[in-house]
Amino acid sequence: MALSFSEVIEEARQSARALLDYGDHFFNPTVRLGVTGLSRAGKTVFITALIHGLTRGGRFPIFEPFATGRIAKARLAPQPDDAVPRFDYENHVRTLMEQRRWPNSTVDISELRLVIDYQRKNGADRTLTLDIVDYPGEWLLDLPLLNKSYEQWSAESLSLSRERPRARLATQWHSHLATLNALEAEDEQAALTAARLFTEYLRTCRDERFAMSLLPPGRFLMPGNLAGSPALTFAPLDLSDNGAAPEGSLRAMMRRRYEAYKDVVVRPFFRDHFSRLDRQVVLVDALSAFNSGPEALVDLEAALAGILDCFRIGRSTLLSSLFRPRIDRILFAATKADHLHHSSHDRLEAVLRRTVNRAVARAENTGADIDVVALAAVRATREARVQLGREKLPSILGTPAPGETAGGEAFDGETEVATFPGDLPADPEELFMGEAAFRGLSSAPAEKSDFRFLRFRPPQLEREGIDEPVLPHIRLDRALQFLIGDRLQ
Ligand SMILES: Nc1nc2c(ncn2[C@@H]2O[C@H](COP(=O)(O)OP(=O)(O)OP(=O)(O)O)[C@@H](O)[C@H]2O)c(=O)[nH]1
Ligand SMILES: [Mg+2]
Repeated sequence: MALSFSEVIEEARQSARALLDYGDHFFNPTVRLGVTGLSRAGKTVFITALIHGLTRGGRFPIFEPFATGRIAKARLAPQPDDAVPRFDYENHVRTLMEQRRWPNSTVDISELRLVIDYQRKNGADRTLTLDIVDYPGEWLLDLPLLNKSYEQWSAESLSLSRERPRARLATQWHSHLATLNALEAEDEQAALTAARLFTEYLRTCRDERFAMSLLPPGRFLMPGNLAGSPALTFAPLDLSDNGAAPEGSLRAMMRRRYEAYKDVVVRPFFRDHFSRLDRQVVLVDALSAFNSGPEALVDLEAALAGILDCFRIGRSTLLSSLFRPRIDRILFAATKADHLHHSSHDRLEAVLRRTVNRAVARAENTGADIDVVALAAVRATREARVQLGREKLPSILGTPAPGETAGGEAFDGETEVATFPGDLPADPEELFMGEAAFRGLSSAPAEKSDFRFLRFRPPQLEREGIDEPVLPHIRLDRALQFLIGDRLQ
């Protein structure tokens, strides 16, 4: 394959960066851990809890080097990349622990460096640097665009938008689309309207009731400083052929802007961030998908397959092995498991495993170890058995966030209640089988859906002596063991 001049420059730049990283890692062993997940998946809470636990002595019995006392100290240090925002750890901890509120939504990439002093199993003292990079999962789902032409992307987006339940949400955009002629002269107003309606369609798909996951291009929903720029002002066209786009036509304009999106958004992300990661945790809010119903779960499955494809695509399409993604461990974690009674945790994990296994089978040869866990980075609930008629139901106790409602009752954010969110079926297949098997919010009102969870406030913490309280969690230690345990041997 012949390379264009800009691609050669790009390669040279990446090779130089890879060499620099390599030299750095040689003298100073470093793990670059990517933490990603679609918006609201639990990234910020996960990173905050992980750092708090490591630096303040959390309870991590399954994280071997920590539990056996080989980790002497973990401390924050200035991060390596000057152009990336710092992860606002201190503020997030304060919000969580003092105000009992969840941190605000974040939309950008951020980074934090943790230095871990530890003793090897053979007794030698060593240091491991852990760089944690938090980035939106939507950016990851953009990577497959690198290998797609405008025409391919257009056709795929359009056919997805004609499936249920998306078709219903896309009617406005579809009717505008029908008025466009791809071969007519380019028209800024038409492009603006198409992009606006297309974005609105994507936004409705993400709504709590539908909870769709597969919604590229990611920056349409989180534009940041690109809002209003031509690189975000395009949309799919209904193209019946693969023919040329005449100069000056609407089709040529859309195609040019799609390519610009790849150049200014997707490639830099790949080069500067994704290709430099060593380990990856993908946080998945599977419970929100259950909340909505089977279609959301099928969509989530497609998004996870897309994410795994990214790791594979990254490996196979780049030319030099120097700057291929070097990710050798990927953990898929279902977050917010504290919304379920522990008897359902295994089921949650089984659903995620089932969802990922299909994707793994498709994306053969990712070249990485893959594991699955159901966790809660911060456990907001306790468990109880509550008498209901003759039955004692396994329930969870927590303080619902102000404004949450259930059974016609609105909560004030102060009172603790016992709830029963619903059981997950023993056989994960049932969740995927359509409305007959499992009803969610997209097809039934809240009181009739099979699973409905409430948002709880972060837990009330008990102070033990003068020590700062630790944050309770579920299986955060198992995640740590998989992600960095082997680098602390
Ligand atoms: N109960 C419980 N809720 C959680 C947990 N982690 C996250 N949440 C909930 O999920 C919401 C989103 O969590 P964040 O950590 O902000 O998610 P994010 O992925 O950083 O979201 P964006 O920054 O918006 O992309 C929080 O506001 C909480 O309501 C958890 O461990 N337990
Ligand atoms: Mg966040």
